[in-house]
Amino acid sequence: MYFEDEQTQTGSNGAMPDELTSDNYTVDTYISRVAADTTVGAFRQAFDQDAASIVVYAVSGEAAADSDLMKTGMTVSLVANGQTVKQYQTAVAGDLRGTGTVSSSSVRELLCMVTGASGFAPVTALAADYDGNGSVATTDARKMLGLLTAG
Ligand SMILES: [Ca+2]
Repeated sequence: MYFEDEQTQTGSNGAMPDELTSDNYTVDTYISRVAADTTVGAFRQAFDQDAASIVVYAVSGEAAADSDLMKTGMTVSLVANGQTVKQYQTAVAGDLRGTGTVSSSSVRELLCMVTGASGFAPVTALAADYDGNGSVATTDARKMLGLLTAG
């Protein structure tokens, strides 16, 4: 038996990934529980799949650089053999404004959500659940404020 001189780029087990998995994040239609101030580069390293197969797009549609911050509403593509296998939208905890950070305007937005003042996209509701207990409440706003005042 001999081996062909052939390189494969599909990872250690050779199987083509068809979805992303991570111990750090919740992955379904959305990738949520991403911490504020996480860079795109660090995000791409946090999956069981090869970072080279993970492409992050800004809300504008342009590919994001590794030095950019992960933001609520970004698109993440899993790419295999040059084909997009699956796409996800990202929700950064406490980032309701798409800035990648927890800010006082995010807290204000959250309070509008809690009081039912306006409708919000599902991805924004995921981002608003800052403590990850499954519901959006004033406690999330309080914890975000605690973070802001602790700095
Ligand atoms: Ca919550």
